[in-house]
Amino acid sequence: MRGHFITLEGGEGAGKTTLIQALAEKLRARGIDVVVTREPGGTPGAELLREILLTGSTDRWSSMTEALLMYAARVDHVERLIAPALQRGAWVLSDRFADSTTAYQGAAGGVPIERIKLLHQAALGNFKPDLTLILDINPQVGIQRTIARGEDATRFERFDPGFHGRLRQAFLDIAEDDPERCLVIDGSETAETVFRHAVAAIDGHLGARLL
Ligand code: T5A
Repeated sequence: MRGHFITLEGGEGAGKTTLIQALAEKLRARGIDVVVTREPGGTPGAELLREILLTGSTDRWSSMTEALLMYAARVDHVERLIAPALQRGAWVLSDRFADSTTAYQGAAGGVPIERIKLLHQAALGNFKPDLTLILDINPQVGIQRTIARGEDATRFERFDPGFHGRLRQAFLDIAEDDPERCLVIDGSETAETVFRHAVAAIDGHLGARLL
């Protein structure tokens, strides 16, 4: 029996990593085989690409080059980790996936969305998540959270405020275009409230009965 593929999306510091950990704990407590992963990354090869994508100056790569590198990492991730896990019946929770390329390199970075769709089709065909939870938050609040955590900013966190505003709108547009797959959750709520909404969404979309 194929497992389930759930992705978490949103701007910087929206709370994806916090939520994914809580969801994994909940699912494991129900005896479910859970794989937690992230993009860019998730396999040794894709983690190498993550390193060159997230470090360096903001103009290190053009948005199109970024999109190609993201998809190179994504194909490795799907082929070597996600697809085999789904085939053995595991639930895969991924911190970001293809919608991030549409939002970051496409809507915010300027690559035409049609080109990104073609790239996706060429790289992965119709492969997509069963459910995508989009954490929506004011970008200033999200970035403030990551700064408060005390880590160095990644290349993307250093982009200008206009970039992050376009990004937020892009994720909302993605959800509107694909309401069967995507659900928007208010990321400014407490972590407990965000978690409750996410569990309800998983129950509603996948019939999981976690509540
Ligand atoms: N990227 C990625 C692309 O450009 N294109 C692509 O195709 C892909 C796949 C990844 C970067 O790559 C870009 C996007 C990104 O810029 P990353 O370091 O993984 O880089 O960055 P993020 O995915 O944005 O991860 P962050 O860790 O910055 O944000 P999260 O995971 O959304 O937030 P989280 O959970 O770590 O929380 C941040 C802080 O807020 C607190 C947490 O404790 C933490 O301190 N927090 C809350 N505080 C209050 N209320 C809540 N509800 C909270 N939830 C969490």
